[in-house]
Order: sequence, then structure tokens, then C-alpha cells
Amino acid sequence: TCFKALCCKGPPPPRPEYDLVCIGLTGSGKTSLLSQLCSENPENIVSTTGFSIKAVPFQNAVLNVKELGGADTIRKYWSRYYQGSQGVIFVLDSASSEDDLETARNELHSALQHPQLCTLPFLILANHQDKPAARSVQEIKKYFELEPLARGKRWILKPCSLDDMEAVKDSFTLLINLLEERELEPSRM
Ligand SMILES: Nc1nc2c(ncn2[C@@H]2O[C@H](COP(=O)(O)OP(=O)(O)OP(=O)(O)O)[C@@H](O)[C@H]2O)c(=O)[nH]1
Ligand SMILES: [Mg+2]
Repeated sequence: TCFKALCCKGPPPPRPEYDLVCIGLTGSGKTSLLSQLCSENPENIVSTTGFSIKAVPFQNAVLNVKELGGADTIRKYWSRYYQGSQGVIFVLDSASSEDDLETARNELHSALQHPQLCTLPFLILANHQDKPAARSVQEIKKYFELEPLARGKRWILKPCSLDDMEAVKDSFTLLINLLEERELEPSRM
């Protein structure tokens, strides 16, 4: 037993798990970002029809992320898959057309106000920042009218692109901090 005590530290404590929903228009990069975070092969990514679930490992937590496909025909069913979510990831293409940006804004506003999501932490990723046409995070914040709409809510808006995954991981760490804070709230104990 003495030898065992010296050599076997035992299994590490389990990491907390959180259930998240990931939404955003088709082509915004949801599957690409989540696949990179899971160290999966970035080739062969096809548009998500329906939904797809991935367990994304981080140092202090595991995020069970349910990505909902963003095609026009699927978006109307998004809200059926919100139940049980503890947080939201919204991905947008910062270099998209004006029309698509407006659609993304409307979808984000609906999500922020949805009864099953309105109290949850949001991570909003302004993706495709590597493209010359990408709007800055300041422009997006203004265009999306986030300050007046989401006052008092916990949301994080960060620029990102597939070619800087370290920045993406840092943004997820901020989201995990919000999820942990939420767990410690007295009202939920
Ligand atoms: N240049 C650039 N391309 C990106 C970026 N993120 C994703 N893409 C590309 O955008 C395309 C669509 O990406 P997906 O990950 O399939 O998008 P999605 O949001 O999952 O789309 P749906 O599943 O249809 O809702 C792919 O060809 C990606 O390589 C980025 O940051 N920069
Ligand atoms: Mg997808």
C-alpha cells in the first residue's frame, strides 16, 4: 500500500461537462471550428443536415456541443433543439453579404430572446476574419446592436478565423468561465 500510495496518483478528477448549442448561418464555419477543436481531419467537411454532436475537450471542462445546421430549410427547426442547453455558441461569417449579415443578426436576436436561451451565456464568434472583406468586431457589435439588446446578459463577442485556433480556444475559455460562474450562483444551488 505504501508503494501504491507513492506511485499511483489515481485517476484525475472528472472534468465538468456542459451541454451547449451551436448555431449560425450555413457556411459560417461551425463544423470547421468544432472539428479543429476536436483535432479532427478538416477535410471532407460537408454542410450539416439536421444536427451533429461533438464532445469538445478543454483543460478544465468538456463541452458537449450540438451543432444545428444553418441552411434556410433547417433554421426554422432550431428552437426544437434548444432544450437542455446551458450555453450558446453563435458563429457568423464576418465577410458575408449584407443580406446574409442581416439574416444572421435577426437569427441572433431571436436566439438571445428565446425563452430557453435568454438567460444563458452566449459566445458570439465573428469568424472568417482572415478575409479582406471581413468587418471588424466593432462594426459587427454596432450593426448587431448587441449593447442595447443584450444589456445585463452574459455574452462574449470575439473575432476569429480557422487559421488562429489559439484565439478560438481563448474565447471558449472565457465561455467556460461564464458557465462555471453560473453554476456557483446561489439561485441555482
Ligand atoms: N477563409 C475562411 N474559411 C472558413 C472559415 N471558417 C470556415 N470556413 C470555410 O467555410 C466553409 C463552410 O464551413 P462549415 O464549417 O461547413 O460551415 P457550417 O457553419 O458548419 O455550415 P452548415 O453546417 O451548413 O450550417 C468551409 O469551406 C470552411 O473551410 C474561416 O475562418 N476562414
Ligand atoms: Mg456544419
